Amino acid sequence: MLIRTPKDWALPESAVTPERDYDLRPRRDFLKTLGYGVAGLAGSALTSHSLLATTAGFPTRVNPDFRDPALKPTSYELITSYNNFYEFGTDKSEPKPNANKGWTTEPWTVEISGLINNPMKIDANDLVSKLGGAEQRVYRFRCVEAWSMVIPWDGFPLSKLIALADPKSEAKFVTFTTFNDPKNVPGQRRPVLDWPYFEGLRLDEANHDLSFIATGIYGKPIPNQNGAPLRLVVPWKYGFKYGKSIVKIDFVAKQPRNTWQAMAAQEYGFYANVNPTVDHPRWSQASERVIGGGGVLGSRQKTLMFNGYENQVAGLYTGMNLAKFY
Ligand SMILES: Nc1nc2c(c(=O)[nH]1)N[C@H]1C(S)=C(S)[C@@H](COP(=O)(O)O)O[C@H]1N2
Ligand SMILES: [Mo]
Repeated sequence: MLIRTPKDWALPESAVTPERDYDLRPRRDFLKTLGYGVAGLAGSALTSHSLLATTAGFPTRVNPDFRDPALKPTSYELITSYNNFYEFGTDKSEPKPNANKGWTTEPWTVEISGLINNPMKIDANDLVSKLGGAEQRVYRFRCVEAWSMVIPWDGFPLSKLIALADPKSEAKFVTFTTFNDPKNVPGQRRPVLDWPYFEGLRLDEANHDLSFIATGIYGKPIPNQNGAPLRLVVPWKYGFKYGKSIVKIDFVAKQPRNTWQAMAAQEYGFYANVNPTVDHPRWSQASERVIGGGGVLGSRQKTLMFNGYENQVAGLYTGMNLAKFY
C-alpha cells in the first residue's frame, strides 16, 4: 500500500502502480525488506554539502532536430520533484530531499571498459568536453507505471561515447552500472533492490541516434535526484532503462540481466520497449497519465508504439516477437 504526502501534483493511489509492488511470488526473500522505504533518511544527522553538478558543456545548444513543436515540456518543478530513484526512497517525493544531503556527485569518475580498444577512467566534466560539449533535445518520457512526461534533456549522444570507446567486433551489448555508496546513502544499506542498479542495451540500440547521456535538464546541470552527473536516456523504452548516476560503462558479448528483470523477470524484460499492445501482467499499457497535464490529476492520453519513435526505431526489431521480447 502506498502512502503519499499531499502535494499539488499528488495523484490518487489508483492512478499509479509503483514498480516496487511487483509480483513477489518468485522472490519471497525480498518481501520483508520492501515497504518501509527509507524513512530513516529524513531524520538522519547527515551534513549538507553544497553540491556542484557537472557543469561542462553549459550553456547547451538546442538541437532543432529533436524539438517536436507538438511536445509541451513538463514543468521543471515536476520533472525534478516526482522521481523514481529507489536508492533515495521508494516514494516519488523522497529522492529530491534525500539525494541532496550526504551524497555528492562532484567530482565524479566514470570507467569505460570491456571489449573496446580505448578503455579509460575519466572525470565526467572531462568526458563531456572531450565529446564536444552538450546539446538539448526534447523527448517523451514514459514510465512502465503508465505515466509520462516531456523532458528537455541536455547531454550528448551515446554514439559519440561509443565511438570514443572504439568497440571490438565481439562487443554486442553495453552495460551501465550505477553508483554504489552505502556509506553515504542509507537506502543502499537496505536490500530494496539488488544494488547497484544496473542496465544494458544491445550495441545497435546504444548506437541509435536517439540514445543519449543526459547531463542536464532545461539547460541546467542535472539535479542529483534525476541522476547526476550522467544518466542514460532511451526515449522509446520504459523509464527503468534510464540508469541514473552511472559509474561504469562496460562493453560485453552476452546479453546482461538488468536490475528489474532480476527482481521480477515475468514483469520486466531486457528490451522494455514502450508498447501499448503488450500489457504489463498487472495493468494495461494502452494509455498513460500525463504528469502535470491538464489539471491536478493530470490527463490521460493513448500510449504510442515505441513511445512515438516507431519510425526511427522499429527497424531495430524487425522479425522479433515483441510480446516475447518485452
Ligand atoms: N540508479 C537508479 N536509476 C534509475 C532508477 C533507480 O531506482 N535507480 N529508477 C528508474 C526508473 S523506474 C525511472 S521511471 C526513471 C525515473 O527518472 P526520473 O526520476 O528522472 O524521472 O529512472 C530510472 N533510473
Ligand atoms: Mo519507472
